[in-house]
Amino acid sequence: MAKKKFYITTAIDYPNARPHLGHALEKVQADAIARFQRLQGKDVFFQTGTDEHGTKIWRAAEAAKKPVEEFLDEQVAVFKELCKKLNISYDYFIRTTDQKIHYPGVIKLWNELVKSGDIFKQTYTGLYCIGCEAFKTEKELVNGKCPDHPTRQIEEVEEENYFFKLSKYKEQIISKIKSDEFRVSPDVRKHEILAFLENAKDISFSRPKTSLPWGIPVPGDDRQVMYVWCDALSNYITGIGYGRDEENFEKLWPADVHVIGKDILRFHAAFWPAMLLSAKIKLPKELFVHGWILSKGAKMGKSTGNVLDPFAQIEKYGVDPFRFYILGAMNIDGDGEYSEELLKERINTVLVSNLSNFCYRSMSFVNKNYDSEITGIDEDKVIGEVEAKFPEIKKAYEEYDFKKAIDIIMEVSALGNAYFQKKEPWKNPAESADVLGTCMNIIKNLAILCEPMMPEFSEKLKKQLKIKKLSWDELGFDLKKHRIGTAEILFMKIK
Ligand code: ME8
Repeated sequence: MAKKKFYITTAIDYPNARPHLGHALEKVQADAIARFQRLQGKDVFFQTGTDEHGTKIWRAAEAAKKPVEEFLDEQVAVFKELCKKLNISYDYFIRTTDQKIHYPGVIKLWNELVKSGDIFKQTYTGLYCIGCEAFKTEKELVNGKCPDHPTRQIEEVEEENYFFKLSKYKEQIISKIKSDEFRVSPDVRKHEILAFLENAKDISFSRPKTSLPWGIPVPGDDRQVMYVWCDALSNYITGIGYGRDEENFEKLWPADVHVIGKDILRFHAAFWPAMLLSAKIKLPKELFVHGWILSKGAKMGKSTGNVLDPFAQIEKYGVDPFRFYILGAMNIDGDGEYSEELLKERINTVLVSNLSNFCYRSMSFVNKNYDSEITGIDEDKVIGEVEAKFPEIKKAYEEYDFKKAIDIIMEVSALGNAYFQKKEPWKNPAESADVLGTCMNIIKNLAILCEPMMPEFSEKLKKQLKIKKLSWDELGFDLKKHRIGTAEILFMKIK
């Protein structure tokens, strides 16, 4: 039987500055989902990329005194490097300046909206935040500044723009979100967007070339450039072939989930579905909206200045401890504080004292006492206790509650530790071989359960256990006569 497809995307990042921890968080969350779905046997297509047009990029290139293309190539290389360092298993990295891959679909989409009678021209006076690349109302400002970009000046703009009839679609979108046909999760975001949609107005969809010199020209009017959000949102369909490889597009669309941060909810849960409805394209199945990584209570971001460098953090603590911490730091419906103090404590108490300790002490026991071979298992009640956790962990992954998934997985490891302790195999190794057989099976299960979040750890564990690629279906206690490899310590204590 053909595998079921699963198409997942992240937001595409603005490469005007170096990537920050917020970018890292989103990539790691999406990667954990992609890996979890692969473990379920799905045929996953995972897309990420960069959003390369707009005033912010143009001005950053000017400030760097570089031609914009050269500036972007250098910046994008850093974003790709971050993905590599983070072990992100993406299948395609889209760049919105890619004229072969991205432009044909954007132009096709624009023309579809025109055909539906949803694009019109109007003079517009408004307040523009370059940080958001969006128009703002007076009400949205705090002391005349955008609350998300308090260091940037709001610009007053008067210009003739093309508009898109968002208001025409708001009832349809509200009904699809309410019924979960287009699921917005977690619930707090669903309620937020429903409230916004009640009063949704038509939106600016282009800007004159004189105010936005860096963008995709409007088809048939090259004095106008597409507003960045129109050009950016379409990446989700152009990357998989819309406008150039319709067969692949049909195969992968609709997206199973778009992973985004809460500041761009409106674009994804109002503008994007309206554009798709106008173009008679199916809506994505789900939008998963994460909160912000905070540093000392404030949003970490390029415009706010309180940026911790993800490269330095990965270098210092290792990729899996970093992934483990950042995934566990976020509340599903709120924000998460990034603190190196907390990170160290979590690594030492959870990864080192619980997980790594259990794996190392039991595998090295097998190496020493049974010439690395197990022959059977001890049918202790721990088996049932561990197995009872599997559906709970699956549910947490399916709900993108990584914090919960981590906590339950660590309970599995704690059960293993307590079992080893209770059985005291060191007192009588000759009689305890099956106890260690049970421990090796718990470790095998941990290798599967941890894979979406800590792929490198999982790989090492499989190598030490001498077992091949595993899928979620192979959870259980079936490892009987088996020779393992040499145990090595997996996580070191951090001072
Ligand atoms: O918004 N914590 O790009 P971007 C968590 N190009 N997530 C954060 C964050 C933080 N402190 N700061 C940013 C854009 N993010 C657009 C997207 S998609 C068609 C276009 C998240 O580089 C943010 O919410 O500002 C978004 O999902 C992603 O990082 C890229 O942000």
